Amino acid sequence: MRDKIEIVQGDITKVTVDAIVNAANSSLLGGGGVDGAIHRAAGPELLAECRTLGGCPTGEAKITGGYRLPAQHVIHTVGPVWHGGGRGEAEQLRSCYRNCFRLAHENGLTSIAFPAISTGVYGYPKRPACRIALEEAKAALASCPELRKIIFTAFSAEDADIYRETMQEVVA
Ligand code: AR6
Repeated sequence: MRDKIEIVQGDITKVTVDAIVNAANSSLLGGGGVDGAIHRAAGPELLAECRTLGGCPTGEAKITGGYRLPAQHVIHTVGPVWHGGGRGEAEQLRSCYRNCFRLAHENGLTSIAFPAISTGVYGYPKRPACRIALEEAKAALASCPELRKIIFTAFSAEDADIYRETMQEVVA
């Protein structure tokens, strides 16, 4: 199982996989952070397709083409804004990962790359967010044999260390 999970430090827009995940907002019409980077790299056709989707509630996900990205698809998900942990943030974040894996499965995708959803502007603490990401990756690999590769992109060396440490604890 461990050989199917990879931690990569760097820019998710450069990763060649069937789908990269975007940490979007509920408008799906772009923003800062990884969302801005993905829209810049994919080109205006991505925004045009996103306009047809009618937004996306927190915890859910929608799929589009990847346009000028090396990835064939973008799965847009909306993470929770961190309010201290008492407003269902953990379940919402878990739901983001589950819905991304569900869409990957429904679309016959075998490789997927994630950013650390909600851990930037939305303020979710990195370690617990990382644990949820890895727990859901483990569950997806157990139930989807066609899933070949799950990549977690860490934007900083510090974030990559958090993924590696958490991986020791979560994934056998
Ligand atoms: N590649 C990989 N990871 C990145 C990149 C990149 N190019 N750029 C940033 N990160 P954030 P959120 C990391 O703020 O917290 C947007 O405006 C970053 O270091 O992008 O879910 C949306 O439109 C952090 O670890 O997303 C929403 O309004 C992680 O990606 C809001 O921000 C997520 O940070 C969503 O906030």
